[in-house]
Amino acid sequence: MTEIPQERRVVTAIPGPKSQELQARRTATVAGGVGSVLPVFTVRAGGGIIEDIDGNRLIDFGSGIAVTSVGASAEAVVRRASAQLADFTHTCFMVTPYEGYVEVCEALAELTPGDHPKKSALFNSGAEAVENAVKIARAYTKRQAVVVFDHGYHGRTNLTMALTAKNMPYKHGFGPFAPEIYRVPVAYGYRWPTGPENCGPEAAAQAIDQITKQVGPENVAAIIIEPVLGEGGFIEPAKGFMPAIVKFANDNGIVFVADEIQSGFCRTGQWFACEDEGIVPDLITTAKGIAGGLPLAAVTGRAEIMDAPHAGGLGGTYGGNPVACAGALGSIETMREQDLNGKAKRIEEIMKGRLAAMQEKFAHNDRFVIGDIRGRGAMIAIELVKDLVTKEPAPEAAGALAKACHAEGLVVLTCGTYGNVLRFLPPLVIGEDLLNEGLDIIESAFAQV
Ligand code: PLZ
Repeated sequence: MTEIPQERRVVTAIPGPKSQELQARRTATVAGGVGSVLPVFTVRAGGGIIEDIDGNRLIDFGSGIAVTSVGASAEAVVRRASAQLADFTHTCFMVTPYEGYVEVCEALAELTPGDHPKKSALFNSGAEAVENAVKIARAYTKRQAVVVFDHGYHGRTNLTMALTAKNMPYKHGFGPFAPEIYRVPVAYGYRWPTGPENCGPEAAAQAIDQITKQVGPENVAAIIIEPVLGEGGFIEPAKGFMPAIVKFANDNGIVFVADEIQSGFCRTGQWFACEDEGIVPDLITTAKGIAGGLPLAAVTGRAEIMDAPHAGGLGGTYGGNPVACAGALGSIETMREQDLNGKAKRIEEIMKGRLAAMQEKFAHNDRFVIGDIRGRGAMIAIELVKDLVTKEPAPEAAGALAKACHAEGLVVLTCGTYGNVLRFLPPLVIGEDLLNEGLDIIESAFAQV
């Protein structure tokens, strides 16, 4: 394993000449529908650094979209996955099983909220986990309807496209979509007409009213929500919203599913973001951070719900691949040993302090301002608006700021239904020096743009 110096280094234009050459080859052979935020070609990555083929070292505030929370070459992940790779790469758990799969399910039962008996099934991607949560909830309830929320994101497969709110780029031209999906309001405090204080209960009442009047609770198999909405703009549902939805689900025999694919595994400073309001989901979907960069996903939940599908009803060739399971065990070991929940909380403290200072410093900028700073742990975002009164989204500003950061060797991502949110998802193991240097770059991007 290579130790990458934890220092930013920009030695060429970004992207550099070698990356540009590769980008030309890529454009010739890789399908145009697959994009890249920043076309610098990676050769090594670890800690808070991504090193490119031109020898630049970029500070990573993206973690490959909230995946490499333990870093992209964490010692325990590399050690365990390499050992597994040498022993065997695959048998297919549905043909002859192996211990790693069981160990991951044991860890999930222990780490996820609630002390009821739990079971898990493992898959390859987040979208696959969400699809399977729907299958399981339908088998358990013998109902069909699925309720999701405004600004929600759940994947790119056919069923999960239907569950996802935003048309462009996720759904446009790709229909028809799966039926029996219903979308209701979410408690987006910053944009709630009567203000953030009233948002939680009012949004819950609207959502519950719509489900009751338009769908009928007795038809609903599952309600699926991200405890912090990720692609939709790092929206934390206003306090009181999720508990009210959970109560409604419990009262009506509906399976409550927390999609913690982006927010889970220490990202928000807790093992799972739903713990923040003491929520115990019936099912929880996980992926991304679970396995330190190897493709693994899971559905975990109440044993009686998880056991509802008939034997043989769940599976897939690669689901719970042994190398990915070994990676997950290494990732969980790292999270425990290095107290990554504590690290995430410290990242929040530093980031929110610095971003609040920037919000004030650039409050009189005439083209755009920071309307809202939000998120938890190392899942932090700023929402950019043209002015504080109309809150008109400023997506051009988000794009320009991201571009300015990229040019200085800082990887940042945008998100949000209106494309006006700049989001920060550093690896939880990033050093404080790099974190502050990244924030310096964001600050100078504001001054420049
Ligand atoms: N549920 C909450 O955040 C993946 C998508 C990036 P997969 N989010 C990043 C993109 O543009 O494709 C995500 C998520 C939540 C489900 C998913 C889907 O996870 O592993 O990408 O399928």
